Amino acid sequence: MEIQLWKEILTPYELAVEELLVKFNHIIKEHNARGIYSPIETVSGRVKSISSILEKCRKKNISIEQLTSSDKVEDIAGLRIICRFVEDIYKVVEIIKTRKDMKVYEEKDYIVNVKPSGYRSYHLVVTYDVETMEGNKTIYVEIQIRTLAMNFWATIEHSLQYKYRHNIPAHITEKLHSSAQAILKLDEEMSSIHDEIMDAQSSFVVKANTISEILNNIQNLYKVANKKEVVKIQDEFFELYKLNDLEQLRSFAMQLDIIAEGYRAQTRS
Ligand code: 0O2
Repeated sequence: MEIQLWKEILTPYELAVEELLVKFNHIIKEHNARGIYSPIETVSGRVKSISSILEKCRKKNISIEQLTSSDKVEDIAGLRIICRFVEDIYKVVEIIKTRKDMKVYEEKDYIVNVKPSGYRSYHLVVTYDVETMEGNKTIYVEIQIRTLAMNFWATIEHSLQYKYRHNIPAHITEKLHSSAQAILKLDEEMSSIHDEIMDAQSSFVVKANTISEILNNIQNLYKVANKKEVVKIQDEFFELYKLNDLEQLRSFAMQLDIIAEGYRAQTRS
């Protein structure tokens, strides 16, 4: 097939990956903006290379013509979502299932049903509609959802499969199995301290937001209030900051909000 024709075939898949990357990144952004922990750490995406598509067609014994008209190659468009904790993976699955812009077509839980290789991950194939110059097209997109630890193992194992052309020597396979066990243990250990990490994370975010709110208000007061008053407020803030007491900082921020609102009301009238 000519390169130009491949480009035409792959265009809707590229569009699907680009749009979905924007959407999943926006989920992270929305969580951050609200100071809420995001179950998605990072998201990446790719369209399968032409040589990998040809290889898959050969393996599955399907023609190029059948390629886009069937669901036989579901991972031409692929996304990978990385989470911190195993619990987050299931939250992400729920988020995907409640969305109206994608529909789950297939689901494989390789976390419960670990692959013989030791591979763990959660796979969803979703259908997603894109609008192209040729009209609407429904695209299959494979979404792999894993923890950082699972991803580390899978990436190494994948490169070794590539290097040894799927004939990994026994001593390396053994090491991969034992490291898969270590990764499983690591995920379990992390899950057991999940609540502590969540608490630390959320109080860190609240503190950062409170401080930036205070500094914003002080900066705005400089423009409208008596300078000596503002310097006094600023000194008070520095003293409080040294105490490292979140509750006191929050109540200070609220008082400052009232003062700032008073000035805003004055300038409006
Ligand atoms: P690549 O190079 O990553 O694209 P199918 O996708 O239908 O051919 P299957 O087995 O039904 O095959 O699908 P499955 O199990 O959902 O696996 C699809 C993808 O998951 C693979 O794509 C890999 O990316 C990943 N995967 C599955 N098993 C393993 C494993 O043991 N180790 C690693 N590292 N990754 C795995 P591709 O096309 O095989 O490869």
